[in-house]
Amino acid sequence: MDKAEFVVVANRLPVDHVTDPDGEVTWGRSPGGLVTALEPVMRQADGAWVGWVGQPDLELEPMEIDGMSLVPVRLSTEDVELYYEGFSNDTIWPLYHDVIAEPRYRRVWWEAYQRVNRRFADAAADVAAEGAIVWVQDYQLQLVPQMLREARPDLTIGYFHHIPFPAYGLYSQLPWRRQVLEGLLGADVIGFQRVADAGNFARAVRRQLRFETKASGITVPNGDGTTRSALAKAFPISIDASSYIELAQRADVKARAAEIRESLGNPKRILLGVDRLDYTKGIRHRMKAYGELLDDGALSVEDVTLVQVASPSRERVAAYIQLREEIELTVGRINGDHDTMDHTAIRYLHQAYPREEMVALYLAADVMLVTALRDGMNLVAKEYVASRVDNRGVLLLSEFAGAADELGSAIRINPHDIGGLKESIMRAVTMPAAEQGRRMRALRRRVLEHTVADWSRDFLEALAVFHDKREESR
Ligand code: GDG
Repeated sequence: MDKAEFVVVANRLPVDHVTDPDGEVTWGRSPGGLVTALEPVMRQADGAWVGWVGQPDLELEPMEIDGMSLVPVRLSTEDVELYYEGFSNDTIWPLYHDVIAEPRYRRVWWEAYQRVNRRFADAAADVAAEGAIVWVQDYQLQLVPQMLREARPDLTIGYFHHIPFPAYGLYSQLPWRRQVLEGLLGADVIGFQRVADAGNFARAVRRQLRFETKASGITVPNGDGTTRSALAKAFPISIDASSYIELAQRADVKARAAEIRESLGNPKRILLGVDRLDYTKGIRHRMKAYGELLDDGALSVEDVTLVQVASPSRERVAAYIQLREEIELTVGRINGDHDTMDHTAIRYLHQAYPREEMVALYLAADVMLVTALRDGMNLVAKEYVASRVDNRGVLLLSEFAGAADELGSAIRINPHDIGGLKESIMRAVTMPAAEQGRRMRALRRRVLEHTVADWSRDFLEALAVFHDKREESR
């Protein structure tokens, strides 16, 4: 395989299983926001994408899909259990989301995390051309920047952190807090969702490593008496807004939205939640508030229905198994108390849907509930806004989601405040069309003027400064 001038390293490759008409299983591109944003860069720069295909124990050769070179990294069943489900999703994920669930610190998980990060770093080092730009994605790969820097000082390395970076008081619980910071500091540019995340990171670096930080700059010692500088800064991620607008304008999608409303018994208002089934998303909090409004008689199931899509996620991790049980118990109780033969309180869907169906749901929803207890960004909020080409609909948005920094015209909520959440839901279901329009137009302006393409361009421009400096000094 040819060497690449631009390399993306992510836990997952952007591919899914496809079964041919003759029954043969191959791989096809899975269209996520990140691939869409990076595709132009990948094509232009002979890009390669290093990642796992999502199934254990598969040894695959590098492949070309739609002009992208994909470099599969093999994970064994044990790696998946220890590195992915263990350290990534049962240590880092809960710790970085403010300990909503209790993080578990296991030394065997940490060993596996180091081992697997090394494998990703080796694969990236193998495929990267001299002086290439490498962009590492997310919390599963925090050690890769330093590993790469040591193996390949010629590379320019970026890292983007999709989830929150916690306050120092929490971060300092991590038994390997120094190693993780050093791992990240192998990058030239370390990107975060919010200004606050970048601030938390800089503080952890000052407290733990005693490195100097100034505005977004960090002075990193090279170990030989010299130093280099790194940039730690907010680059809020976004969506491919035009693809949502296109779907929202399609006749079949609009017809489907009408059909959804019809099949729910034509309620006056549809409330919608769309989340991976994850304890960070505040699904129980929104159900509690909604259930109490039904109990109080402030809402009735003839008038209002809550549709909750909870797409299956991390189903082998204990905290997720427990969460699913709690939520399904809650749904059963609320529906049992309030359903009629024709109307349901909560239409709960533990399923994943195609994008067309998601946009039809966004179009059908009068109120979108984003009640995350902690969330790096929350793209669902932005997708809802982009889809509302009619400038109607109300977004309730948790202040603990990164999106709250940008979407000031949403109704801001604190999901822990159930009383306040109930008031906000009532305000949303009774909001006059004119106010909906005013707010939605302002929200749409922001989402349309800052798309995922702007996000990747801004990040790569910051990285290019380091690349150019390195080229000059060669
Ligand atoms: C992490 C951070 C950050 C969900 N169900 C279905 C489906 N989805 C899609 C949504 C959205 C995406 O999944 C979820 O993105 P979020 O941003 O809401 O949340 P996380 O999965 O937790 O993502 C987050 C993000 O990374 C990006 O940096 O914003 O804070 O936690 O696009 O639409 N899509 C389809 N069917 C489903 O059933 N097609």
